[in-house]
Amino acid sequence: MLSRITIITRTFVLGTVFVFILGAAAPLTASSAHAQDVYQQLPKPGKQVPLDTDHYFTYGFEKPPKLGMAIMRVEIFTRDGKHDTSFAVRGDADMPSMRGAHSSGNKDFSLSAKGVYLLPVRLVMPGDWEIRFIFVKNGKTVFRGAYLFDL
Ligand SMILES: [Cu+2]
Repeated sequence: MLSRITIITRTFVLGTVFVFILGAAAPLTASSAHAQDVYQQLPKPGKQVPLDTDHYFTYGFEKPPKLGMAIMRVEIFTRDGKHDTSFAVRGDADMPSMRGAHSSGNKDFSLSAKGVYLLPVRLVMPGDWEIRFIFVKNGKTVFRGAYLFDL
């Protein structure tokens, strides 16, 4: 049979371990989630957005979006204004007010013959929407951006 003092000691040790785990885990998960989820708020569609030191991009829907399918376009340019197609672009569409409910997940933009990155996006209900963009070069993420709009 355990003596009273042993039980008290065990409870104390367990409690200390628990508090320690909580204290160590909370900042760790918070910071790693943060590093993955920083999406820069994008300026209006059609504006030039700096991508890295040598490139900028523009983005926007092909036509004003309505319920249903819409095509998001991204064009990447070198500083002298030539199309650059050496990046991979991914996009995710979701509603921030009901996060995850309609998320398409990250999908690859396809590259048109004209060097334009295209992604079909399914807009299933009116309200607030967000398109998240990820730009990858040589396997490394170089830029994350988010476009918020109302439908
Ligand atoms: Cu919704």
